[in-house]
Order: sequence, then structure tokens, then C-alpha cells
Amino acid sequence: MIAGLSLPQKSLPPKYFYDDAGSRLFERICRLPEYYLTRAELALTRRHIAAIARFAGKGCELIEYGSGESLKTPLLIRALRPAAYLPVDISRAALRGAAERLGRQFPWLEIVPVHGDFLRPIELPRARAPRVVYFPGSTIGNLTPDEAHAFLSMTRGQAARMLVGVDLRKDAAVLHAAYNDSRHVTAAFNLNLLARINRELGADFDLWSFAHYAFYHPAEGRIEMHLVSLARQNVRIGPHRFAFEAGESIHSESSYKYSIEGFRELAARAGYAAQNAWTDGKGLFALHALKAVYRNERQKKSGSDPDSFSSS
Ligand code: AVJ
Repeated sequence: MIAGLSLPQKSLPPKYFYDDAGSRLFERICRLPEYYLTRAELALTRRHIAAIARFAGKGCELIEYGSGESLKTPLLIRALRPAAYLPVDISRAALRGAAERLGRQFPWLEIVPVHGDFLRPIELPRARAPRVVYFPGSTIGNLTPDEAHAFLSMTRGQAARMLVGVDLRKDAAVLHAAYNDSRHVTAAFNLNLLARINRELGADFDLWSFAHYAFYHPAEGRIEMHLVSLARQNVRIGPHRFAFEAGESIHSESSYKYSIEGFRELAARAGYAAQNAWTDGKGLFALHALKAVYRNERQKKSGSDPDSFSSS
């Protein structure tokens, strides 16, 4: 927090949105009429579930990054009958809630929750079946293209197959509405970051003197969310003091949007070949099926092929 607020453009990583209150606000966002992402991804997953299951393979181990409330996961679990489900999330509450719900829904399923930040190396238990990484929700959009590349390089060492949900580039007005909803839930979600810093770090942010601001930057292909200071003011976090000019902002989130081709290029640089991309009826959202490419047989046999055990 201190480092981010000391930058010339004050900036905080979006992963800090998701304390218990923030996770609940995000669940409300997913149900907003303007926030098409969740519904579009759910619809396309339903529509193409047979093909998705054929790609992933039955009986695999399913790893889900940023699982949250695991909204789309029951569809996959029913179709794939995975040997195990490993949800990975930064919110313990969301992880616990999802594990309990899915445990009741699928009593036969082995669930192995993993608490952690997927921007850092994560230790997973030993694989007993071929693994598939599931990264839905366009969570990958929160990463800069460099971070996304690093993340994809990591998952490529964990699983030979990956399913990634990515929000598509589209009309700026549609994007603008999705991040400026009429019920102001997105504003509350953004401002909760400051409330959380107050709660957990004893800061003195005055929530009434900051405003939610979100816009689409077409050249970068991303939504930017900011918290704009409405006055010239100082904020304290413990012994640290931060000065804000009126109109100065904290950049709290970027949400990158990719064309099908643009995302395929990013994936290819991380060593993945595109197998398929499914979209919803309106072409709002895409689910990419990626397969790790191995440069040679030696790399495949040396264990860097995550599926290598299955052939031995
Ligand atoms: C969870 C990163 C996909 O970028 O759309 C929703 C988060 N931010 N409304 C997104 C979010 C504001 C969301 N992701």
C-alpha cells in the first residue's frame, strides 16, 4: 500500500479488493444488468459444454485460479467428472463458501482448496491425473500483458491444457455501462478498498471525499478504475502521510479486453497453441482452449511436460 501510494501516479493492485466485504460486493456486480461478463460466460459455457468437456478430458484434475464463488464451476464438474477440484483464491471466505457448496452438490468429488495469491509461485499437491487449468471470469484482464505472460508461463508448467475466459473488445458505451452501473455497486466495490485500508491499516481515508471513476482506454484496450480525490487533502496510514491534490487519483484497477487474435498472440508467446475459442451468442465474451507446446521430446520427457507421468 505504502509503495503504491508513493508512486507519481498512485496505484494499488486490484487483488486487494477482495476482503470479505469486497468479495460480497463483487458477487453483487456479477448479477447487475449492466455487467454482461458473468452472464455471457455462463451462457457460452452452457452452450458449448460438450465441446469444452471433450477438450479438457474426463477424469482430469481441475485447477481453478481466482475461483471466488465458483459460479460456472458446477457446469464443468458435471460434464468433466474430474478426479479432483483444486480452487485457488486469495479470499479465505470465498474459498470456504465455494468448497462447502460444491461439497454438498458433488459428494463424490475430492475438493482441495488452496489459499494463495496466484501472482506468486503457488505450491500445489502432487498430480495424480492430467491437469487442466481453468481461469474464467476474465480475471486475466486484471493483469498487465507482461503479468499475463508470466502467469501463463507458470500455468504451462502445471498443466498441458488450459481454459481461459477473456472479455472481448467491444463498443466503449457497453464497457462504460458495465463499470458504471446505475445502482453504484461498482462504486461501492471500488471505495471498499479505502474502507479496507482504514479497517486493516488504521488509515484515515474520508470515503466521502473520494469518488469512483471508470473509463475505457481504447488504445490500451482496457477499462481503468480510479478513486479520485474530490479535494486537496492529506491521508495518514500509521506514520505515513500522503498528499492529494484535488482531482488526483489512485489507479485501483485495469481490466484488459482482448480480441480473439490478440489473446492468441499473448498465449503463443507463453508457449500455448490455441485449440479453440468459444463465444456467446452476442459475441461479448470468449473462452479460449489452449494446449501447451513443447519444443522437443527431451523437454517432454524431462518432466517439464505436466502430463508426462501419464505415459510412464
Ligand atoms: C474480476 C477482474 C473480471 O475486471 O470486470 C468488476 C472486476 N471490477 N467491476 C472485471 C471488476 C469492476 C472484474 N474481474
